[in-house]
Amino acid sequence: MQEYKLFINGEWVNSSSGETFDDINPATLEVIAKLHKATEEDVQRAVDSAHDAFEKWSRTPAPSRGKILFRAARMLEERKEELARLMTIEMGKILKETRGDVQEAIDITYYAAGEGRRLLGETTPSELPDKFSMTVRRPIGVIGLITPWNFPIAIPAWKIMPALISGNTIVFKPASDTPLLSIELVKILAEAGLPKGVLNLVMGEGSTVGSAIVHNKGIRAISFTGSVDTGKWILGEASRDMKRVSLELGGKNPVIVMDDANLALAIDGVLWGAFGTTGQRCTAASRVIVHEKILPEFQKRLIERTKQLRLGNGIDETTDVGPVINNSQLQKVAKYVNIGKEEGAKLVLGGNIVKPLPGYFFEPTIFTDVSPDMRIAQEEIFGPVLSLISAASLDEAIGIANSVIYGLSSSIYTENIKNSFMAIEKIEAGITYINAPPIGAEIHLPFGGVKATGNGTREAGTTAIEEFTELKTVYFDYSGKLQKAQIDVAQEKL
Ligand code: UN1
Repeated sequence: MQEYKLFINGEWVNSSSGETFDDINPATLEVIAKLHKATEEDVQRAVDSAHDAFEKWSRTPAPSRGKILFRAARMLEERKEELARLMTIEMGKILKETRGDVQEAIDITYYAAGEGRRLLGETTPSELPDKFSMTVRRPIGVIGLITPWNFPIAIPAWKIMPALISGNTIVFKPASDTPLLSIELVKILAEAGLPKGVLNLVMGEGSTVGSAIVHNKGIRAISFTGSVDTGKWILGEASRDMKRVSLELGGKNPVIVMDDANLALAIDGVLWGAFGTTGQRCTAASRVIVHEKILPEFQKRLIERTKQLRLGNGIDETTDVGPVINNSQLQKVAKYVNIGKEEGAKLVLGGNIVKPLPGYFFEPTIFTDVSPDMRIAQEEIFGPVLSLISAASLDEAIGIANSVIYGLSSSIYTENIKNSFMAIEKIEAGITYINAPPIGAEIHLPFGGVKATGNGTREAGTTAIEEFTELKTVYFDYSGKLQKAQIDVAQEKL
């Protein structure tokens, strides 16, 4: 059995406890690897090594840092298929999607590499003569990154690449369910020339390793993608040391289907949005709010199409929907189906754990007659469960869309321009798609949400650099005399 160690100060090292944990294929329940479980002491070693590496790395010209990232991007590209297959085995989602996940990592790596020749600040005139003013971007320091299992390489890359190009050093904890892709990513970056200590990898549970990162005084900022509860906890704990915190938390993403929508297009979109990645995206379509006039027709056609989805091992190219990640997710999905039934929603498709298969499979599930305040319409399920909600008008649909604590992604299907712009204006979300499902964000645009989905951070795009840099404002006075802003200017007779 392959055993993987921690990566600290440029070397693969044993965990100080000597303990390991299992990496399981969710489609077959086979143990595919053993991982070293880090301790608080290991996290401290990782932080120390990131500290030691910071001075040199932060003073390396950003275009030179970019060269390493360009090399890494090319290596990721060369190994795309192999990495996608490994991801399907470890995480369960189908090959088409794991290829997309790796592609997203490639894209952000190239994008961040190019940022090495930008990292733009601004200049603006001073109010005083013989004085120059500008902003420059500075790295923050040692950053703690904690990532989820649903995008095993894309989300780590979203965080690691912008953090590196900005000159930070890193202590990184991938999700315990999917560390293998992170291990490969770290290997690639090391091979591409990343100096030792710049990126350190520790593995293990959130409650121990994640907590040690959040509480470590040597870490200046935390970037976390995961659940709202953990995000809130991190924000509270990190505030004691005034760490900067970026949070990308859950979603309960609505798709509004208006009576003037192209129905075939809307059904394609909902199917992909709800059951792609087995519903395990924070951008997944989990509520479809359908205009009452077309609801019966929409519902009938959606159910027919959903029935045709093939459930199975994602490594088989004919599979449409893979397993869920682990047993606790499987039980959580089953629990929500029961809650839905008890609340009086009508289960019209699926609803069961698939028994004869060896893995963690759950049937694509649709509820109708869902009222907006039911728990299945309010809480993030993170599985293949879709709720259909009826609305009599666009205003009502938008009201329902906004009636949850979350605000990540959203979408509207309509052929009417006015409806589209009303949705853009009124839906409370970080992302709104018109005539497309709520999943599939592109890496050069900001990604993030409002309300309980986050704390205002937008990842990727130009905002990725904002997440990982401090702005320094510089005033350069070359007058050779004391000049007083506000005071001297106010006394001047213009
Ligand atoms: C997530 O589910 O945490 O937009 C991120 C998307 C992907 C990223 C999802 N590019 O669906």
